[in-house]
Amino acid sequence: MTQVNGMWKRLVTACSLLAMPALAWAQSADPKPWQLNMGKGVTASSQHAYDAHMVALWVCIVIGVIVFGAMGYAMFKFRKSKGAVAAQFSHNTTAEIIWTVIPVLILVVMAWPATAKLIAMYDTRNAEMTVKVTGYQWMWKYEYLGEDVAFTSRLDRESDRIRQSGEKPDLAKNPHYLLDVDNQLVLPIDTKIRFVITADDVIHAWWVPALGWKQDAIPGIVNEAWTDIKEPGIYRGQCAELCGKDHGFMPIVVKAVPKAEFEQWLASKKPAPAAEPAPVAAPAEAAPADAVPATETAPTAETPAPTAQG
Ligand SMILES: [Cu+2]
Repeated sequence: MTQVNGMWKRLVTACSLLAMPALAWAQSADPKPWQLNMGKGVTASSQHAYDAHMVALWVCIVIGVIVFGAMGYAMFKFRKSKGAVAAQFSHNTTAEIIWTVIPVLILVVMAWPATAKLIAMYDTRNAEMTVKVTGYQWMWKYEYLGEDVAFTSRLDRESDRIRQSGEKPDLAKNPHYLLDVDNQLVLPIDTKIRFVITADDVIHAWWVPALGWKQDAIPGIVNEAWTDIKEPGIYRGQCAELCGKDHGFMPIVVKAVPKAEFEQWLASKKPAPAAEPAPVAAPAEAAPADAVPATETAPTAETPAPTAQG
């Protein structure tokens, strides 16, 4: 008996040790290798998605425990070796009504909050600022509408060098291999930001898991989305639509900063206001005549065109 107890203890310890990193990762904003559960993200939308997912997961767990528990119990309790004789009825109206009505109620209970969350996720009204995102083969362009700030964002040089050199990437040295860009999309926290998303060549999709949504970027169509980031940080994503040979090399990096820091950054990116015309400089000294290059070609002697005779 003590041996069995010891075995159970070891099994429980092993299971909890295995579960610990999974639980820790479940809290992180960016997906991690071997992450088990969906991340909570850092926005209202991602929290909504996480909540809806957890409700559905728990409903599935409870149904699974009840159904498999009842099956196991029935198989053990009413086994043939104990002399059980199977009932011979083929229909039971009461049972059929119950096993139709209960799932319908469960679906309604799940669909009601999920629909409310979906509607909230698509409501881009009352945004404080708008960022236009355009997908290109193979980079992103970001425009802060009305602010006169726009730039492109593409795979960072080092990732690009490693991938083209054929050397094996070392994640210890380059932890953000293929997930870093030259120009990060800087956004303020605690601000409702509207995105208008399109593409210039083929279909791309803008996806940062920590924000809780992904949106197709389609040429000729402007899609919308919004976010309201709660915590400052760096959030990484990728193009999520197979868009050509370099589809895997157009990452997204969002840098969320406090509002004041964002304002400073935005001001630093704005083109300098047109400077007052500078005082007219003194006319440059006339170039000396001998400045003419010595190698100047001699006037070409035009060969007279042969005149047609006769
Ligand atoms: Cu793409």
